[in-house]
Amino acid sequence: MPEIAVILPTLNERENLAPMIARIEAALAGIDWEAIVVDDDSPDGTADEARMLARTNRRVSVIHRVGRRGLASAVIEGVCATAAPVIAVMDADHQHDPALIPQMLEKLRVGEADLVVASRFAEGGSAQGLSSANRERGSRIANRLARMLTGVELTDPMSGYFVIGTERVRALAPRLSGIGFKILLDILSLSRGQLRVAEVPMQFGQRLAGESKLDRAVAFEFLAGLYERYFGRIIPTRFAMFATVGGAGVLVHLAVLSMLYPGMTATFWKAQAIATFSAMSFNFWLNNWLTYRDKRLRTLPAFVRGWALFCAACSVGALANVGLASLIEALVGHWLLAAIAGIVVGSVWNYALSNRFVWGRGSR
Ligand SMILES: Nc1nc2c(ncn2[C@@H]2O[C@H](COP(=O)(O)OP(=O)(O)O)[C@@H](O)[C@H]2O)c(=O)[nH]1
Ligand SMILES: [Mg+2]
Repeated sequence: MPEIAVILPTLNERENLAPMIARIEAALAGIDWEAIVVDDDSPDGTADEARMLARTNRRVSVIHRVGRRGLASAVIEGVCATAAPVIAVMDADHQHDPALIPQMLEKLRVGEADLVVASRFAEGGSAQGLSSANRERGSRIANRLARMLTGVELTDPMSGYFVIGTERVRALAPRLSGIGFKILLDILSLSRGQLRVAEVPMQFGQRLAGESKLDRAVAFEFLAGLYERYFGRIIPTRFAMFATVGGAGVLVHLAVLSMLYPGMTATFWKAQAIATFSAMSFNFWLNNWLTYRDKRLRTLPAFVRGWALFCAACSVGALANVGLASLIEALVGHWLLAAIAGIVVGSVWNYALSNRFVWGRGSR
């Protein structure tokens, strides 16, 4: 049985994969290991490449997920698929050096730690591979907040490279959020104080081929994580973001309306229609960018299709909103209550529809 499973989440990493496996092979000589590629149906055929590698190397296997997306959930599935007692989670793009795995594994083996994190910011590490100074600053701020939240003294709690006992993650799996990419942070905050953690410094490299999928708006991701942790069970994080974006949409609507009416056109319905369309488009763009950043529609056809679907979903939502509000107003005679009920039903409807059809299964 393999002693360690290297979990490699991938999204369009075809060219990086073969050299990555070769590097792991070299780094883990003398250790019984396996590599599990968890690919989200990458258009570039990463899963085919992984299967090709698996044909000649029995240490390699692939989980090919269709219709699902997300780094954190990919990692969780990889972890649940192995019988190895220890896992290493790392990027497949060569930003993480697999040569660190043996020393990380050793710390676990001798009982020095339950979790070993490769840190860009530890003494001797470097974050030169971070694409901009802004990102580096963002990382540092998020890290400081993360330390406050988890109560763990780590220099790099947002690292994507760590080694941990498989069972520990599996035990937490039902409570891990699976949203975004902050899985290490999730593990740390859920097992608050119960994990002994150690760090090894890493030189964070440049990605070899392809492009980054995550702009890692780390500070934002962090706030989302905080929300998820404390309120996520009451009102789901995504819905909260969706609703906030909707609120911003109302402002856009009013701004556009006041620009057009009565200055540019005296026909109210025209101005209202244009304002509605502007607000819907703005909401689509912002939701695609923030709320569904892990499932972002990137290619032009996917983007345009999503936009059209979103507008269609919102139109139906608007009908439901106005219909219900009028009904309540007629029955109860309380306009504010009626308006609020309409808005709540309309936004839940919009959320449900676009969650399913715009950013859901088969949306790429
Ligand atoms: N399965 C899966 N892998 C992902 C997803 N997003 C990113 N990845 C992989 O996660 C790793 C880190 O992502 P990357 O784009 O390199 O982020 P960066 O290092 O912050 O630029 C890479 O191996 C990506 O291919 C996803 O939605 N699903
Ligand atoms: Mg990367």
